[in-house]
Amino acid sequence: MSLFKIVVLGEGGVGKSALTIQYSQHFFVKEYDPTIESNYSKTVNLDDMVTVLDILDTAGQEEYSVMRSQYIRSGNGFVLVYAITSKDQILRVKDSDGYPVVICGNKADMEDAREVSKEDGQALAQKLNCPFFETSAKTRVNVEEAFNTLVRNMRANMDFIRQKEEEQNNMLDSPRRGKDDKKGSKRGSRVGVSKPTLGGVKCVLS
Ligand SMILES: Nc1nc2c(ncn2[C@@H]2O[C@H](COP(=O)(O)OP(=O)(O)OP(=O)(O)O)[C@@H](O)[C@H]2O)c(=O)[nH]1
Ligand SMILES: [Mg+2]
Repeated sequence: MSLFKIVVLGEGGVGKSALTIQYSQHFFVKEYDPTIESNYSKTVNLDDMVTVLDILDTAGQEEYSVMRSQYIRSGNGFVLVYAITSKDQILRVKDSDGYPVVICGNKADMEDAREVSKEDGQALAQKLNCPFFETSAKTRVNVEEAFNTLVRNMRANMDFIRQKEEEQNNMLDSPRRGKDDKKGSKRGSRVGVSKPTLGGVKCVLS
């Protein structure tokens, strides 16, 4: 049985929490309650294999953005979310290269308010070499498909993911610290920053 950490990223209000909760708990959260940081656990039995997912639902609001790189560092795979109803958000969901990623154009049920075409979403996904889904946390359309695709891609890249984790842990354990680090702080935001490339990632595109 394997365990993977998934980090859900995207602007405030695009539906990260709604998607995560729809996927892990099968209901739609109608209210908007901005997230600071939430963790969800889900055990999936997919393709006759059991995998435990630790899903980190991050804050999209700008005031919490300082935590973002820390969150990204902890992830094995990523769900990048934008809302099809908000054009400027697609432009910002681009800060990923490396590790298995899926892109979700969320709120697909709100066709009347669409500002981002499906083609633009697909073009972004192609550029990042990631699978792409238009999802709806409300109607559950493509929610399972998006997460399951990510799980399959994390499994396919298990060696890469574990190797990166090991590298990060080794860097955390390394005694190399700045001279001002009197208390032996591990320099949270600066350790383990290695930027993997998509080149090393096997990607199943649907
Ligand atoms: N119609 C519709 N509404 C959605 C969908 N996903 C989310 N919403 C609504 O959009 C609002 C914001 O959703 P959240 O999931 O809280 O957004 P978030 O991305 O987690 O926002 P932050 O936590 O601030 O980063 C809520 O009122 C949700 O009910 C969707 O697929 N369709
Ligand atoms: Mg949220």
